[in-house]
Amino acid sequence: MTTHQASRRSPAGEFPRYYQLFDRPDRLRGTAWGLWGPADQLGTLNHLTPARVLEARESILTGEVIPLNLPLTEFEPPIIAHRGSIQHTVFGLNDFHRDDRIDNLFLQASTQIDGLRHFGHPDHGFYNDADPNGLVAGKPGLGIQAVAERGIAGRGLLIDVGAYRDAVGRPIDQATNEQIPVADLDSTLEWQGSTIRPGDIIMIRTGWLKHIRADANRSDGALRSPGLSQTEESAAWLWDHQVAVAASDNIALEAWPATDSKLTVQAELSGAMPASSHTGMLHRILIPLLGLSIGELWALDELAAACAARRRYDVFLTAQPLNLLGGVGSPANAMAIL
Ligand code: UVW
Repeated sequence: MTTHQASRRSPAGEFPRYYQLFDRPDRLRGTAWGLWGPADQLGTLNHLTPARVLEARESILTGEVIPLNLPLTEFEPPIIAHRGSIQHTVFGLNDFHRDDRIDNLFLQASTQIDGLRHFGHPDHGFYNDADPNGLVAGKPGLGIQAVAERGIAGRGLLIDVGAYRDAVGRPIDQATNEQIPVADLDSTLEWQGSTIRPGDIIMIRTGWLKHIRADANRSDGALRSPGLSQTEESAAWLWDHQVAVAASDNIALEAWPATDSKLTVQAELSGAMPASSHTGMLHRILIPLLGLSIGELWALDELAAACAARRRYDVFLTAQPLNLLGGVGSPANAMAIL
């Protein structure tokens, strides 16, 4: 099935479908650039309209609150080597006072949101054609402060593809970078009896986080995690459902590392740019071309148990990143209200 066939079947109302992004006069093909204005810094967070936030209150049934954050120190040693360990110092100016300080805090080392600065596309650049020279500390372009100043709130929808695959006798192989096709997301929604709505903050639970937390060898340098397939079908599915944020319990939302990906870019194919760990990543479409903020390493197991028990997978969801001028990402500070 081609991307265009897949996306024509998706519910999208008046909003342009993924395939239509390839046919917008005066716009770079396949991008959402300009759709929310030439200076837009929020991308798909624009789907979180006040009307949709208000509607999301229908998802609160009991008032139970489930935080979705791992400890900042969850991964010791770090699972991504260059994101080192924090050093936390508590000190006092006198015997009856305490302050504290964190050094070496990598904002994407634990439960996180990746903002729109995180990835550019090697052939096309950063979201909304942002000047890469402005994507530095202390400057605002595509910084996480834009998200913090807006706040993230709305209908959250857990898509427990890990539980679905267990239930149908096809468990996800958590020790591999298995690519999960969007057909499995559709099947999971049907199995759960859930309907995805425009503006949803989706949370894809693969089960990998539970697996890795129990794995004593997790820092052996051969990190692998199952996740969304590196295909345009994945991008089309997220876009056409008008997802506001796509979060997951794995390391990169998509399968990691990307291997044999059809998304390898022209610059790498031509040799103009050396291959790297980012070669073939779906990130390069989702973040810079579509303006989609991504959540990773979200702690979804307790939420999954609660959703299964109440047989409803929609929640009221908030996530408030740090208000850091020019930040690339942030701890997610996410919580579900059931
Ligand atoms: C990886 O590249 C593994 O993830 P991130 O989006 O946190 O950089």
